[in-house]
Amino acid sequence: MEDKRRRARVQGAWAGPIRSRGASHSAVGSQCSGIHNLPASIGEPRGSKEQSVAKLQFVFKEPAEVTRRVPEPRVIDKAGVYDISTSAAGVSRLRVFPSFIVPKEADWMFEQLQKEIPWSQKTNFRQDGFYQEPRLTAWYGELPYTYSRTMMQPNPHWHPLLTMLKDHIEEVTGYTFNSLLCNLYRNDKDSIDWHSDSEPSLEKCPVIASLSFGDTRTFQMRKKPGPEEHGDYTYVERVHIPLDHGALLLMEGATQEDWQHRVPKEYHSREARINLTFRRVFPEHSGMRR
Ligand SMILES: O=C(O)CCC(=O)C(=O)O
Repeated sequence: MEDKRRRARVQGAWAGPIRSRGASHSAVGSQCSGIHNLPASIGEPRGSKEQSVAKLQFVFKEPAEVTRRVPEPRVIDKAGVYDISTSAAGVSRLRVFPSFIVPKEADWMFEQLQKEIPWSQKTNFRQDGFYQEPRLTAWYGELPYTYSRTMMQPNPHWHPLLTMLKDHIEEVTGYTFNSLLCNLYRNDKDSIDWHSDSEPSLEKCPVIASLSFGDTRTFQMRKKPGPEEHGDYTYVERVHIPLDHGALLLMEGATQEDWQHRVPKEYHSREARINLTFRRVFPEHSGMRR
């Protein structure tokens, strides 16, 4: 993809002095104290044979065409550890475990979770009013969770399968989690828009463990633009991760500080997908706004 932008640039330049008969303007200037260094043509005595005819010539140049490329997204579809950026905030690191749950077990878990999680559709608020989230959600944790200006009530009644999955993820990753946001994308029309998991209750540099079941959807990431871009995301780096049935994605370090993510709607039909995002919520901030 290429985006050509013609930019207003200086349309010329002052070329160096053209001199005749060896006259040197700088020698004149340096000997005459109190005489300011002026452009050659201004300081010369008129009519002298020995005068310098040094001149500055303005050379016209065509305006430069600046080409900026929209970078192709980096596709991450293999197991591994990926440091996707480094900034003052730190390293943004992803760990991808494509078959964290083997397909046969994942099939059974998907069925259980789809049937037994108390799914509901949440109403959120944004500048242009209230809207229904294009997906179903459920919250587990001793503390409430607030995002997009609405609160999910505490729900300490963990489904045994979710507790088992949390324990397994903690064992493998070495991190501990006390909360879980569950998302059910019913079909290709369901989605989650660009955001970072950066609510105050998660504190700085949260680690998020995201486990997927069901149809594959693309988890898209885009780097937050630098101040010189004035909020324009056109040229930022992007990462696409197809998250399959049973895949675990771990986001660590500065990932939430420096990147946003989303799961967009699809143009082709998709079956249901469940995503479980394990987090650590801190009590002193829970209930605060995003
Ligand atoms: O469904 C996903 O993979 C992402 C979910 C997500 O971004 C979130 O719950 O904050």
